[in-house]
Amino acid sequence: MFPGYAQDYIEPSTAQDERYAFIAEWYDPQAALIRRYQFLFYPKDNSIEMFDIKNRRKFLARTKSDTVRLEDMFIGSKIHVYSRQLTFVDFGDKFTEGKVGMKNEKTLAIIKPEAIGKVGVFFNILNKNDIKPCKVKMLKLSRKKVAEFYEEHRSKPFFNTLLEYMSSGPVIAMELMGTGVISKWRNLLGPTDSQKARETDPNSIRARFGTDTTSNAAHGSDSEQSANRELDFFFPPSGSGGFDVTSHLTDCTCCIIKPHAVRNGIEGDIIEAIQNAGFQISAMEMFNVETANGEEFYEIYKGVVNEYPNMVTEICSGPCIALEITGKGGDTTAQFRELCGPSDPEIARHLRPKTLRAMFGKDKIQNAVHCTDLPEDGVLEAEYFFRILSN
Ligand code: IDP
Ligand code: MG
Repeated sequence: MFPGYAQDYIEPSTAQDERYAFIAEWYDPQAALIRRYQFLFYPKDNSIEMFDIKNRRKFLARTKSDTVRLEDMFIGSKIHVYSRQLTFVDFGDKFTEGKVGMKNEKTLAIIKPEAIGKVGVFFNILNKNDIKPCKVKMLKLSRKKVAEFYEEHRSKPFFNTLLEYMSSGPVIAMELMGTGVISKWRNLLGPTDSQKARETDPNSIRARFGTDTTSNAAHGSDSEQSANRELDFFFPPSGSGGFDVTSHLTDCTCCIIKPHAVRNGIEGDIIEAIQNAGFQISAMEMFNVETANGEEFYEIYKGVVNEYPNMVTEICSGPCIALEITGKGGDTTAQFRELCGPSDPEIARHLRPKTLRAMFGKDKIQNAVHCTDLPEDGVLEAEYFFRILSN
């Protein structure tokens, strides 16, 4: 090698403008058809560009975007571009598949009945370990459903105990994504027997939150094949899967953890604060809200609150987590509003520093949580998410 070579040499891949390509779909309600685009993302200046595949023409000239992030782009993810909710259905080239595909490994996690009171901690564990929850749903398993899910254990002596336990209360199913997430999540769980876990793996999830061999806090798929089957079981490509819902839709209020909070990984802290304040979470689901639904949900603020258009933009800007809150006796909506605090986080930090908005909000729009305003709307708002939008 001759002097100067190292300095002069430019790595070919960094010399080029790095580009990621995806195939994205958008449902055009006007034409009632699905449009397909080649979607390009350039990390260098965070810009995007789109081509209409069918009409073979440019749809969006290369434009900088403040909101899109490469980490939000994976098969099945949804992003918002100019009020359109795009769904990524495939990789657009081998480079993208190679670079992004690795990080796209998926697994199924279940938070089992005795551990759902710790769901906030679970979200924090996921965030700390670079694991992304892409789908989240609280549901109730019938004995029949448990038997179907644990088919492989039908002949085991503990099968009946397992049926009893898994159908004893609500569970939370999650689709998790990340590099090597199948084994990574199994390692975080620790040994099947919680007692043994406390001896050999005291920091593991089962050691911390499990009781014994049956009641062991959480589940994780054991292979790629199991992950595919189990994800299809809980999150079927179409339909609801026929699970029992957990929402009460009576004496309840509605809380939405806003997309900015989910994006910044503080949903675990918010949920912990809600649970520590003594509220029950009786339903939970992650949603990607479409513009028309965001407008409908916030309809009562239209023309009343100046922030209305920005509130709609925020709630549609990425995945949010809807919660049905119950459980303190009396007027749950009013009590929960107390915990949330003034809608402007700046004011909240001055007047009510212990409230959710004061602790987790950024500004009037990105104020961490939406909560129901009027007692009579608690049920209506919970119904909007858990009956109308939930599939
Ligand atoms: P895993 O959940 O660690 O993959 P599996 O052997 O697949 O463990 O068992 C499925 C579930 O059945 C366990 O998570 C646990 O709830 C229950 N289970 C497994 N082995 C026993 C046992 O020996 N006695 C009682 N329950 C068991
Ligand atoms: Mg297993």
